[in-house]
Amino acid sequence: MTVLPSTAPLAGVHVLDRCRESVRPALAEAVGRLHPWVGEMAAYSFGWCEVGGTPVAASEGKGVRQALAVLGAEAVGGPIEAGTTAAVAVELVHAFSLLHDDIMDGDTARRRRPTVWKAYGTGPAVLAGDALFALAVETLAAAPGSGGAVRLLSVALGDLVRGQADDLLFATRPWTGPERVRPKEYRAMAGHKTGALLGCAAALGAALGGAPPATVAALDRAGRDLGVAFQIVDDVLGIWGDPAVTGKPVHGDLRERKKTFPVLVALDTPVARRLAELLDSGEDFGAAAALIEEAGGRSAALREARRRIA
Ligand code: GRG
Repeated sequence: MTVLPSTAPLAGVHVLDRCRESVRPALAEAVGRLHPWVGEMAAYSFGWCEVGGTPVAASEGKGVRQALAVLGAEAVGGPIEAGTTAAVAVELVHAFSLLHDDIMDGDTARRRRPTVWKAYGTGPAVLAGDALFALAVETLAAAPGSGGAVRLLSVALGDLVRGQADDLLFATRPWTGPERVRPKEYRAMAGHKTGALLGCAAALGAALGGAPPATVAALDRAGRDLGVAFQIVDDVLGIWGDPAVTGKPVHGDLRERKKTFPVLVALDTPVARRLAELLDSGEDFGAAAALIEEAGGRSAALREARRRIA
């Protein structure tokens, strides 16, 4: 395994790049403590390595959660180490959740390369995910005064499981009729699956930075709301994003019967029946996407989400 050196400049860069650059050495140090094989899978998932001498298209991920952790600590005037430790912990949990999520969904591509389970096998990928989870808890628990922080992370982990369970169950429910998934249920699912870790990131940075509980709780709430918005954009990208940019498989969410935000919006319009037929037949997801687009024109929220990512 080769850990690629950083090449990005440190000044005048986007905030996500700045935070990623500042966190990478501590993250690499933590990953370097893993079993070498497990560490290689972790480094592969972070986009740092070559596998068996073959270069992989390296894409590190946006680093939204680690940036929130760094910014949470900065916002309360905490020391740099507070933000870094929180960032490493949340990024490890994020990577762990992606590894396991890709196995559950059978997704074969992420960050513009084969998923870890596709490259290394399912068993090894489960193990690598477990190792990242354990490393996150160890990292946080080792920080000075981290009792409250460990609790914050534990609550977020429980919420992640809750959101993932709902997401998986939603896929088994019909598109239309009384058993259909309601927007309120989607909101709760996204708040857990995605919002919990974004909220936890900002809250952990602030907590380790010495902020009072009310500040920590406020950042947690704000991050959770941001996470729901983030999930909606992720859903939009899952249907109309450029796979070369997003690294997501074409129409993967539709194929997996995911009850994503654009689909739920479209199912609340007169095209619902035709859309349900198209999605159930699984023959033409392009036509389904076009129908969702047509119906989505009626939703201000969806129009705005698409305008912002255009
Ligand atoms: C916590 C014990 C425990 C289990 C986890 C697998 C699982 C249960 C939850 C899945 C959570 C999950 C994968 C949510 C998806 C959130 C999401 C929008 C991921 C994509 O995030 P980006 O766009 O990815 O920030 P990058 O690649 O940029 O890092």
